[in-house]
Amino acid sequence: MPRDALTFDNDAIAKVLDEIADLLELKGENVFRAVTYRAAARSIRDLREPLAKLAQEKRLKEIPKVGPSVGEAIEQIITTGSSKRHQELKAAVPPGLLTLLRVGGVGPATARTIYDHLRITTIEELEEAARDHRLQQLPKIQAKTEENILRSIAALKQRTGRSLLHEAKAAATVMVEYLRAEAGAERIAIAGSLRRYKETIGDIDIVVAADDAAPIMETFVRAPSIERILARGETKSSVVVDRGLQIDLRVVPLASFGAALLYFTGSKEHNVRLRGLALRRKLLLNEYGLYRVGAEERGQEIVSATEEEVYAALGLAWIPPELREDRGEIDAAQSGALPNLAALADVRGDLHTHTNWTDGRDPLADMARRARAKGYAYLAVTDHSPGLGMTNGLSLERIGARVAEAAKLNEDLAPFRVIVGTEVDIRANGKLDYPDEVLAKFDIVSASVHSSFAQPRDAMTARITGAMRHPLVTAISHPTGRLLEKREPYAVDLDAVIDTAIATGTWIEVNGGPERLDLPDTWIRKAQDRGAMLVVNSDAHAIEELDRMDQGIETARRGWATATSIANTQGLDAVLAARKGRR
Ligand code: DGT
Ligand code: CA
Ligand code: CA
Ligand code: ZN
Repeated sequence: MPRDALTFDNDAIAKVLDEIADLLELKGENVFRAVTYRAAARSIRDLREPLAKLAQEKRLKEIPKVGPSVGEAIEQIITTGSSKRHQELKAAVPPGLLTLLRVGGVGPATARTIYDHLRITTIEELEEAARDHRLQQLPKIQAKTEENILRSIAALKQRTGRSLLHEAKAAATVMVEYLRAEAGAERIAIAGSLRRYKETIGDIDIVVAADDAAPIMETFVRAPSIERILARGETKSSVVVDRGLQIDLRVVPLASFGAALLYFTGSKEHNVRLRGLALRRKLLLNEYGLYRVGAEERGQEIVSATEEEVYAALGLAWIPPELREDRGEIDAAQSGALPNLAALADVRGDLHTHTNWTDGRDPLADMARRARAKGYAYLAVTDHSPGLGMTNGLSLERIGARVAEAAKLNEDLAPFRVIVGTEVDIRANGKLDYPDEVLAKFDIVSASVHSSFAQPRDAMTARITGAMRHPLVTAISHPTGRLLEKREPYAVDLDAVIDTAIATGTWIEVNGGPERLDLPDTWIRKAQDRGAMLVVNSDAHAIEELDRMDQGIETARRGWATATSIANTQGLDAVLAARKGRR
């Protein structure tokens, strides 16, 4: 792959175009210019081919919304690493103004007003001004905007600097592919928290086995996705790639690969327990191998080449990385009691998705075809209820049209089935957002909270468990409402939610949305242990987002979930029967 194709993927280029649009508006230029750049950015994010390839083949003109000036900017970014227009604009706009845009509720016009009147260029200054109610005295800024700004700043402070699982996965995959192609690294593996599919990732760890480390390191530090080199050593180097993500690479001898992979996969707590277990057998375990105590200096390892061998020498079955958190997995491996974890291949369908009829991007027919191509037996479309009006919820007439549309699709796609469902809002007072006679028209009803997150714990618990007790509700979606690195979960008694799920037969969702991964892993395990039924969904708003099922299943596996606890590993009849049994 050419160097730049890796440095500037479509998302990175779209980001620059969006920033050009922001800068144009900050500068006060004709808003239609900005609109052009934003439309192009959106259309680029939807492309299925790399821009670098399209540019090479002189096909940029074919991209919808990309005119000559945007095309020129794209070409400049691909060939020189930056766009002239972008650089000029950055020079013309006071530094700091772009920072203000990171605060939700502050668009370019608002940022401009705030800067012109108060000369504010940092988030701290902005917070102070909002606290002192100095913002609402400015033209076109209302008290509500000021509240929004304070809330968004609080959310920004939530960020711990850890990355979301899917971002880390994407960056790691690019690096692994690069090292395979350019350094011929064959025995290469992702380790660390990413291999354990933890919900957020501190840094990416990659382990390569090679008897000569030098050429691998050489290639690694020249990787096009790198922004900065933090440390460069003979067998270990660390770099920063886009979005500030750190990658640690270790090169180990072939004979140590198993021991090294085990060590760098962690978790640290898991490793500590393993080392203790080894010592009791007069063995020493480190990143180079498993040795008889006293023999490590002579380099006489017992086994080290594969993880399986190391675990076996310790009297353990191989432990899936998702379980390596010192939460009882070592005892389970000792006594042959490791769970038979659910796998992606067990999933028969997706029961929480959206279309362009509410806040999704793609039509139902496309979603259904993609689901069928994934090998699913069914797909439930669960567009929103009218709710807060925010997502263009479905009216009664449209529900009728949807049922007809699904029936038609089911003729074409049989035996694949489109199930017409809804994601119904649970209002602040606990009432569902559709009357019962409307709810009865759906075969799947997921209930969820999308508003009044600050309710007291008792009220929120009653609100959610009340909805779960409704005879027409099949599942409770994203039960904690958390948004990773953005919003804390709301206060809710999850033990009561689990009890209610068991008592009423309501499924508890594991939502695979990259910011959600909700229900969280430790609660998944409790729910399953006590006998609740889970449902793992993508919450896709576009065809490619159906792949978020991966992360849903990975999270379920971290919660020790087996296929038998997951409703959508069952066939269509069982899924529909679960619903009918409750009528
Ligand atoms: P992260 O990066 O914060 O998401 O979490 P990890 O688990 O990837 O942690 P990281 O990158 O610091 O180290 C990768 C693995 O290396 C870790 O899971 C276990 C191993 N490791 C690192 N430091 C130590 C240590 O001091 N003792 C032991 N036993 N293992 C360690
Ligand atoms: Ca790590
Ligand atoms: Ca690390
Ligand atoms: Zn949804």
